[in-house]
Amino acid sequence: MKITGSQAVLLSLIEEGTEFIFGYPGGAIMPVYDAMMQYQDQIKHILTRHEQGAIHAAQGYARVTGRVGVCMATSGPGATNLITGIADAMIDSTPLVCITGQVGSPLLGTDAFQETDVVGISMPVTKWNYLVTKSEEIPWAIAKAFYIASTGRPGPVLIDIAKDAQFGPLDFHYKKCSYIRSYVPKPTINEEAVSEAAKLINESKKPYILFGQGIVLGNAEEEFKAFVEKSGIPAAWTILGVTALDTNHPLNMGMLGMHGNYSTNILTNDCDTIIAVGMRFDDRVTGDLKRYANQARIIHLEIDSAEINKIKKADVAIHGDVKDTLPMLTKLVEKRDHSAWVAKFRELDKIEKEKVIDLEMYPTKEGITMAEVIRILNEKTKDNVVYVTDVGQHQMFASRYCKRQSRRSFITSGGLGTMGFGLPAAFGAKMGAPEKEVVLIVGDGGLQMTIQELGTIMQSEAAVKIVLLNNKYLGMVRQWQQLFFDSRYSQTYMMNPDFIKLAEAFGIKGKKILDRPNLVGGVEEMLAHSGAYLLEVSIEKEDNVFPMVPTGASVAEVILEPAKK
Ligand SMILES: Cc1ncc(C[n+]2csc(CCOP(=O)(O)OP(=O)(O)O)c2C)c(N)n1
Repeated sequence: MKITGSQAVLLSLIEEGTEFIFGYPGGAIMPVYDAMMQYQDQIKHILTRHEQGAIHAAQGYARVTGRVGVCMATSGPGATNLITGIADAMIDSTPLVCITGQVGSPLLGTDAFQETDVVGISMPVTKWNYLVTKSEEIPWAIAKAFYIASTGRPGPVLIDIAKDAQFGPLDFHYKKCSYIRSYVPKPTINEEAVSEAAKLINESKKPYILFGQGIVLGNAEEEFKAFVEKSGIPAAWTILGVTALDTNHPLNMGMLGMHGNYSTNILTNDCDTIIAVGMRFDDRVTGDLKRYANQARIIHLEIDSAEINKIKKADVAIHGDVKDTLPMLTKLVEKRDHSAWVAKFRELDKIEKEKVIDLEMYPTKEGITMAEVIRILNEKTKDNVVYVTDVGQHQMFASRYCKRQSRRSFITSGGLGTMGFGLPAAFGAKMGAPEKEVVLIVGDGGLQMTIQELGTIMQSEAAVKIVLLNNKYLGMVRQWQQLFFDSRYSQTYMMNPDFIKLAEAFGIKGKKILDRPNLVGGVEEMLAHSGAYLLEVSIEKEDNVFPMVPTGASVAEVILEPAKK
């Protein structure tokens, strides 16, 4: 029996097990929206308030579930509104299938109403994209899209479907894709490289593991823990690798990079071997590359061959899925106790605790700090919490201090640092994990970038808990102005609306906390509330995030406080 291309889009998504389509309708995608009526008991569409909201929600969903997030938009402005999220998903390796409507194929290239070459625009930020002009291509293209998005190093895929292909007839047969010539998502593992790596590790006196999101994406948390525990090697994480190892694990030394920990940065330039697992030596992690870990031999476990030798030359590269390569390496490494080396980290930790952490977590000054809000959140939430953040100072405080005990429980825009990511991503995470307490930590700047998504939260009754850390500044930029531009606060002060009234207008309960005595009660009230809630906390205006590896500095030059002038 013949069906239409639009029906085929939905049936293909259903075949792939899609629960939600986050999207926004418009002329060029209307046939698919019309067909949705027929399948609404099998697949649910969530109407966001902006296409950027739709894609960030799909990202939040994908990050919390490990499944492919799906979003949909119309041609032209609908499609271009997806681009920021696509770029974000590309750099943070998030599996997405984005479906856009396109003008009818006879009009392609004529500057038709709402025509944009979205395949051209999204080319550098998608893992694959494709313009469908014939309805028969739809099942094939969607099957291929899911396969590419979810295998190897995951990423976003875009399928642009001309309107006539949405109307056109086809015989529907769906076959999931499991092979594409010249695409090798699971490389063959070079066993010699594994033995060589094990030999290097066994000879090392001061080995150091740097781990990233590759472990989370590969569902290899258990295999990683086994490797860490047998080898006895201290390990530190990149911002996206954060949930790969329990925060409280005795060999978890903390966060790397610009606002990471003191010990983890300094000792990068003291170790003799780096075992980099599913991380890509981002410049926020390495600081000045010329002075980064030159004393160390580098072993790099990585699924994406393009990342190997891209930034830091590997002495031994193990190209493969860490789910497979880690157990092979664990088998060959000797059981060791590196406690003297670990103690070096702990000594430096004491300095950081005294000079930074205690003062932030238990402040004696009058104003509320971001860190103490997070401490209280940690104390009051149960183990089923998922933290989502926006971008800025609050993001760095959250990465440093949020406790993480379960898998996929910390979601943030890492590589692109996209302000406005937080609110829709938290919404998407709640849709993906309704049984979890999803807590968004957001700044006053970032919240206003996608604040319209309060409407989506209202309509879907998702119980997202929003913690707004309001310092009345674009805080992170203000911090840089203070430290590197002689405190010239150019365009970073913000006059803000009454956020509580705004939330109320969307039917969301809220409370503003102005001083410390009301803080614990405010957090408790928010968590006790069964629906969405906005807790606005007035934060000390000019607090800074430390430690910091200033731009251009080496990781060993990480500072604990502003340089004295
Ligand atoms: C879309 C986008 N625009 C600009 C920036 C640059 N930027 C990074 S952090 C920041 C300030 C964020 O301020 P706020 O949301 O209030 O959070 P805070 O730093 O105060 O915690 C800005 C403007 C960005 N990361 N993303």
